[in-house]
Amino acid sequence: MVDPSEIKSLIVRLAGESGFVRVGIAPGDTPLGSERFRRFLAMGYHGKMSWLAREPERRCDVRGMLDEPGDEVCVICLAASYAPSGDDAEAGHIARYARGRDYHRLLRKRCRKIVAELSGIVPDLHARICVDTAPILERDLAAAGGLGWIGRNGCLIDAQFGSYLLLAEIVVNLSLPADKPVKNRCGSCRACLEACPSGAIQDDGLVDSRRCVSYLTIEHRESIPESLRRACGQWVFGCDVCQEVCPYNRDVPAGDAELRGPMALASATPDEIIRWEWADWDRATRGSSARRAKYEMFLRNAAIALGNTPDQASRDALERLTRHESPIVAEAATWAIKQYI
Ligand code: B12
Repeated sequence: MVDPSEIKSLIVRLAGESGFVRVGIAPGDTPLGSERFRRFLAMGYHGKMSWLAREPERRCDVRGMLDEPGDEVCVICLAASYAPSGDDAEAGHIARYARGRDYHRLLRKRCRKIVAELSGIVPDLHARICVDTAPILERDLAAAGGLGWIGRNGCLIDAQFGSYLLLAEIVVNLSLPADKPVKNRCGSCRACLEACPSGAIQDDGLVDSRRCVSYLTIEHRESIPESLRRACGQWVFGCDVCQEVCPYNRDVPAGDAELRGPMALASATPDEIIRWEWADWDRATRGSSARRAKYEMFLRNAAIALGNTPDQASRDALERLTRHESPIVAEAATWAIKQYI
């Protein structure tokens, strides 16, 4: 049996070589935010993401994640940075995490490499890789593994790399030396809470998804409530406002080039997007996590963005959209035209 601290040193080296900026170990019996999570669900903050409310106790315990867990389970917590630099720091219409290559695939591939190397020295290794897809609370795990603290905006923040971080975990049947959580360093700063355009960030540290522009533009498949359309501003996919104003995101080192992109999608304007055919959406979002928002949602969101800053040059294209076969798109375009008066 290889010494657990040797295994951990190998993990730290492999994580660094794979482009992760932070790595830590969370014990398998880490109590995950069950009280906070239950409150989130009880308040209805998950909106229409009913999958979040399914088997909530599973999300709070990683021990059932392995097929043959044995007695020992711990979690290798990893963070990769997509912090912008230079031109890609510009505001834009697409949230920064989706301006580069799809992180689900990219980080999973990197985790697979780590697992393959580990299997070489731990022959009976059982591992499960999670990048957004497994029913677990990734931020809570990352905080337990000492990767950073959960900020007032709900995001995991690291003092050096900020919060433009994407998380991945590898649940393994090993008992490795665990890391300690770090101190919360938000202090009395309320910049995110005050800047959030829709008041989605609650005083108790939870985010009400139903108001969150990220949710409205990515997850909400129906018409966006009129009262929240102004708040969507110029965002067509996701929203970065609560991260843009965070002091910990000032002067952070540039993130991973593949995650940062930028792909052509990053510079698409609402005026261009409302003119897209399905094939244009398909081409622009290929290989990007922005594909989670379907074609009609891109049209709906771009129409709302134009309604928020009416531009005569877009008027004809918007008029055409008012006759779109999707009632959600047609309604958003009709609303946008009304804002021109
Ligand atoms: C559903 C989801 C969303 C939803 C709901 C967000 C939400 N706040 O719950 C929507 C669509 C709105 C969304 C938006 C975004 N998301 Co999202 N999302 C998820 C997903 C799939 C599940 C999150 C979840 O379980 N929510 C339920 C709530 C209750 O859990 P939670 O947000 O993790 O909150 C816990 C902690 O905040 C904790 N907590 C709060 N304060 C404190 C204090 C202490 C001391 C402790 C111990 C705990 C604690 O309590 C909560 C319950 O445990 C995760 C991946 C995953 N499986 O975890 C990604 C994830 C959270 N999202 C991510 C990202 C990047 C985003 C966006 C930045 C994207 C964007 N630019 O548009 C925004 C940020 C919005 C925000 N401020 O939260 C990253 C976050 C990385 C990071 N640095 O934190 C994740 C981890 C994906 C990943 N693999 O990297 N997301």
